[in-house]
Amino acid sequence: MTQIANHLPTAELQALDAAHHMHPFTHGDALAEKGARIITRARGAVLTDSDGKEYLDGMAGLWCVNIGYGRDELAEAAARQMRELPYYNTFFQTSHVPAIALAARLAELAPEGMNHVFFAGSGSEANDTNIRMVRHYWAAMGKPGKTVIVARHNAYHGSTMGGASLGGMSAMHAQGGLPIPDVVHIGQPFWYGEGGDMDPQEFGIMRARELETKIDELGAGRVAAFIAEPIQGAGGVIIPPESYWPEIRRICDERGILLIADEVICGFGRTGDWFASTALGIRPDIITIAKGVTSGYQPLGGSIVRDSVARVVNAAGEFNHGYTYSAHPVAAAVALENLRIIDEEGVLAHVRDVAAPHLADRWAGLGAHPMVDDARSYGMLAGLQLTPDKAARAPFAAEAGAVGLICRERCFENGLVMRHVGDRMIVSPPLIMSPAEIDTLADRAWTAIEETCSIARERGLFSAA
Ligand code: PXG
Repeated sequence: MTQIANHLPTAELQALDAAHHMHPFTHGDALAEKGARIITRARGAVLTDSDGKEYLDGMAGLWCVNIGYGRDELAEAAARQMRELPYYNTFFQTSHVPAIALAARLAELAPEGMNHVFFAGSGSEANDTNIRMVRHYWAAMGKPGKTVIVARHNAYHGSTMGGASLGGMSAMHAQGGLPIPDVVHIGQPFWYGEGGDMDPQEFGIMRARELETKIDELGAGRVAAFIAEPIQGAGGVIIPPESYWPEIRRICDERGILLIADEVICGFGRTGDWFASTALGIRPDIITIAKGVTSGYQPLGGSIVRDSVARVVNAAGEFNHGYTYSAHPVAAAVALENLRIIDEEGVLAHVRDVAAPHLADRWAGLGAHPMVDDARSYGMLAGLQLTPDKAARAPFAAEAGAVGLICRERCFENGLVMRHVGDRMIVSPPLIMSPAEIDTLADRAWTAIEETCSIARERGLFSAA
């Protein structure tokens, strides 16, 4: 087999990795000097590295391993499909059984009136599809001037030219000449960081009305769509005030623009529903999916499209768009098996009745730490803010993210994967976590925060900016 055995010494694996492998979102030289952490296997919610150390995976990989690691059923589904039909495309008036079955199943699960799916290989690709589809839709409606897509600062919608343009990450825009034309950004509903003395609900309304102002400034005849994550993930698990989404929906309806809910993270049980749009009352025209649709066992993304939009697109001649791996049969077969498991094993009920309430309780407990504020969760998404001064909601007198990075490293040392975004700490655990594992997660997080606090004091970082 052309495979490097797991028992190759870690240092040798690290040297090969440094010599040949360019990592995403990574400073290559800095990593080469340090050596990558190499994960060799995983079961349930626990990862094992090449030295045999175990970590509780608070991130479900990269927000995706919803049913946990090591499910043989998904391996079997992939193997079965590879033997039957490992690849075929869905171009040239052709289809195949896994694509048909998955599209039909997603139509069943999706909110009312959303019965059409365009498949991609990832969330980024799906959002690129969305840009092209909404512009094509409006052109077909006789409004070719409606091309602008409004998105939000600090959003994450992927890393392709289109996805990164929709995203509001300034560090990404700074590389490669982004955003592409006709993508504009408005403020995010991040009350803790940006709400000042305003009431959170008023702040939610104010941020939603930035959409109205932007549309009116550009003219509704120019605006195609608004895209947003129901709850921002990579931006720091930002849960919007309840006032936000209903106001956004009103504005989209009144101004006649499409609403794209990017549920790449929120979908498939993460919030306790199949889609967060349902609980938050978003009523999207397009839903972006990826990640949890296969629990990350295979790369698959897509756009679930409202019937009224799909009808126009389907009638408008050829949509000159698609990917070699659109509806890849192996990925689709794995997705179907993953959705079966979520359904038949009651994963949504587990999230709603057991895991999410327990996480909410234990996570809120972290808020008792003197360096922790805004410790909140929604479903199996949780974020907290590290701060030297809770009353003032102040940042540290250090480069943003310096303390967060220390905390992330302390988490790894303590056997927990927890990510940092600036000085926010975030988790998105596998949905199948037991209460005992959630206890372990919270206990290790507390220990790591304690250690971070001591280190920050020692290094003189524990003062407000
Ligand atoms: N939309 C959202 C909301 C996402 O979170 C994408 C689109 C892009 O999906 P693909 O499959 O193209 O990666 C994502 C991906 C992080 C991190 O550091 C988050 C993502 C990807 C990589 C890193 O939190 N989310």
